[in-house]
Amino acid sequence: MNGPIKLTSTRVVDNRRQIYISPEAERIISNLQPRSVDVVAVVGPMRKGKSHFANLLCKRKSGFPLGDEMESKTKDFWFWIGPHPVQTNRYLMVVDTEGLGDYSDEEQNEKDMKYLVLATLLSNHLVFNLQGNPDHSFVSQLRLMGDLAEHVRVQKDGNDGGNNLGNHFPELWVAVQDAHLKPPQRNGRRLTPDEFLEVMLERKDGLTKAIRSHNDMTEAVKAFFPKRHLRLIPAPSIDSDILSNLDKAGDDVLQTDYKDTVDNFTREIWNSGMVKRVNGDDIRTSGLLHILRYYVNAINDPNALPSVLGAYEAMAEGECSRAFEEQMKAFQESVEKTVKPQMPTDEETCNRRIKTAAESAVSKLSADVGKWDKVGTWKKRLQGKLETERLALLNINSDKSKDLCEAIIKEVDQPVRQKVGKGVYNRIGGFNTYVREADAVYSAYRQKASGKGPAVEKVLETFRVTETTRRNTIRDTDNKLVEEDRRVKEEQRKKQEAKAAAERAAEKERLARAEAARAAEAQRRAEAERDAEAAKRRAAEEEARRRAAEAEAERQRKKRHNKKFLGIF
Ligand SMILES: Nc1nc2c(ncn2[C@@H]2O[C@H](COP(=O)(O)OP(=O)(O)OP(=O)(O)O)[C@@H](O)[C@H]2O)c(=O)[nH]1
Ligand SMILES: [Mg+2]
Repeated sequence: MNGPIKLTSTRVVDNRRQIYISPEAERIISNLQPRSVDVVAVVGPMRKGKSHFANLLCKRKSGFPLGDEMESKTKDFWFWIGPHPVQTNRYLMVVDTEGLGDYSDEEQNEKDMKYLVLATLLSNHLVFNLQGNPDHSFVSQLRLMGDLAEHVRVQKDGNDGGNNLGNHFPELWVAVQDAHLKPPQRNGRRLTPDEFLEVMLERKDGLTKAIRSHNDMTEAVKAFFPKRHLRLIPAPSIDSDILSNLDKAGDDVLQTDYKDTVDNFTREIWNSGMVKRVNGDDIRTSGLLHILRYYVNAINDPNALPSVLGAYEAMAEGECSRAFEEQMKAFQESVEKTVKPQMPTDEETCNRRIKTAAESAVSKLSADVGKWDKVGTWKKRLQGKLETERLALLNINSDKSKDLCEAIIKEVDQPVRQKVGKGVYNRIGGFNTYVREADAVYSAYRQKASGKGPAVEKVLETFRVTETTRRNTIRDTDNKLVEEDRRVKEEQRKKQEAKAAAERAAEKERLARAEAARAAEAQRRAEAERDAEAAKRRAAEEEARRRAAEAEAERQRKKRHNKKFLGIF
């Protein structure tokens, strides 16, 4: 983030002052890497240089607004968070607070207490900022710190009475600005500031109300803040103009001892190596947001007391919830990368990939928040959700497999389907062609759909049902055509046979007729021959008779001749 912004705001609701976390602050913190965070809160009376010191803790000159008037400047809580100046992989969060006001004012007192409680619970370094030289009455300014047990508990049920708060409270740094006097000497040696703080916190003898009150307060402060320090910071300058506007003053106009002391002090805090912990556990930026929400809600609730273990539970629950969401997101991302692009695939492979992503998510959740998820509630919740996701993904794979396999079967069957539509197979022998081509459809499908998920066989079976109907229709058509053909051919054969028979009969008849004709002709010829023979015989007989007649005649002639001749003679 660039400069400090408001962490909280307050509104009076139903006559009660309620603290609200700024949405922008929530956004900024929740967008940070989940890293440990060193939280330094600066509290103390108003107008004593808290915001200026808060800026120095962020290595800044300005940012947290300073005021140069008497009126209090900082309202509510402000914060800045960024990379830690000296520790790697860690954030530094500096919280500047509204100044504590007049303790005699009841309402102000209640408000101050709430702010002090929130700052104390939120930080691991609590800088209590004061101004002027510390004297014995000076420690009374820590009075509110002594009342913390009235407002904070360790246990959730609040029955601990504020015991053991010291195990959970931040390291206290009482920073006294403009201190030019030195700590006193004891036993010939000047006390260190820390020793001087202890002296100021010592029990006083006596039973007056003021002494009892001092003793109660100092006992409480010592119990709550076992790690405590006093730091005395000289005035930055003697020039009142510079003092009024320290955010605009260059380093060159500041007193060297001030610069050195502030430099040492800020480094001491940064180098402490401490981070915000709750109930002994380091918390991260994400956890910080959960405890902040918890503490603010508990402080706002008139019937509740913020407790360390309550915050721990809220943090643990919040962290587990965050880790759960993160792992669900990581699982989804992994699924998008390694599972969905491979879909559809066979169920075993798909299942294996999903399980790998799910197991990784579960083991990362355990590594991340296992120590807070003590009974494994979140682990089981994640496993349950992942199981639902697994089944849903298998369904998606199944649907995709079905869609793809249906598309494949449609594609490979298309030529056959078209031919069926055109009636190409409706011919004799069409069935055999169809069977051949349909078989090719099955092989093409098997080849293309191989490994394409659980629907491969189911889609094939569905196809087989319609294909079998189609096949049967084509076979029946083919059979009918064959039958028809056979019938036609039979008819033709019969016709031809009839025709042949008729032809044969006609031929026979013709032959018979021809035979008869031939017989008649023969008869006629025989008769003619006979007639001719008879005629010839008759002619011969005639001839013979003629010749006999002639011979007779000759003879007669001769006889007559002879007679004549003899007659002569
Ligand atoms: N003398 C002196 N003045 C200081 C010091 N630090 C800051 N100032 C000045 O004191 C005035 C108030 O400083 P802030 O940092 O705004 O003090 P604050 O405690 O945040 O004030 P509120 O937010 O109003 O409570 C400014 O004019 C500062 O320049 C210091 O160490 N010594
Ligand atoms: Mg301020």
